Amino acid sequence: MPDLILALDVRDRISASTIVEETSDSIDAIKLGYPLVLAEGLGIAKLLFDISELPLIADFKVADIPNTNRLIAEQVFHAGFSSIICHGFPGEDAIVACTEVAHDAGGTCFVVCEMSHPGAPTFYHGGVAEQMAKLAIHAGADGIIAPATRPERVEVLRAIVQDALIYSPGIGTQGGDAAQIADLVDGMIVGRSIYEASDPKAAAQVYAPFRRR
Ligand code: NUP
Repeated sequence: MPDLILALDVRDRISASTIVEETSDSIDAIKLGYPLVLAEGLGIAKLLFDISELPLIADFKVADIPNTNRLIAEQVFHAGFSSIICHGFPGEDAIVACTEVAHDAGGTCFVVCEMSHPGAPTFYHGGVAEQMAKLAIHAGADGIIAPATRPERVEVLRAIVQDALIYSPGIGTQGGDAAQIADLVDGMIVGRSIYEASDPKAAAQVYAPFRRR
């Protein structure tokens, strides 16, 4: 059964810390991205770690040349994150840059292989995601990001990455169903269905039957 990863895309530290306090017993990791980090700064990572002691995943979908990727990843791990998400399309050397920094810091690196939104198949089709998944594994990444909105695509990518980790966004608000995806992945990423709920703790506990214990 997978971990439950809270995608915390709120835009202020009061909301962020309140939701983390309420849900920390019901989740396994917290994913932070541009909305909260741009609003509050990278220091929000330490604040949330001190409250929850949960692993923090930096979803910056890093997509630059290897040198810039490396510089970004160094900042991420220095700030206290334990994982980073990068894009696959810049190629193997760019993935390797993130992976090397992650591993040097004792952390992990995930590569976006196919996105979850309706527009994603514009470019993610015709074997692109499959190629990225092979590249991610060859580059030494620890896992991939694959869409909970298309479980049949996750199955295809699972066959490629085998025992590597798959974290999957798109559950809840985007239409993905935890019951359909839980057996295929290692992490269920859920954002709005939890952080926009009137009772975030109860909303997180909805996923308890599908969550690793
Ligand atoms: O393909 C992706 N889809 C996706 O939704 C890759 C992602 N990293 N995400 C992120 O997952 C998105 O940026 C957001 O932080 C989270 C999903 O949030 P929600 O749709 O559950 O609110």
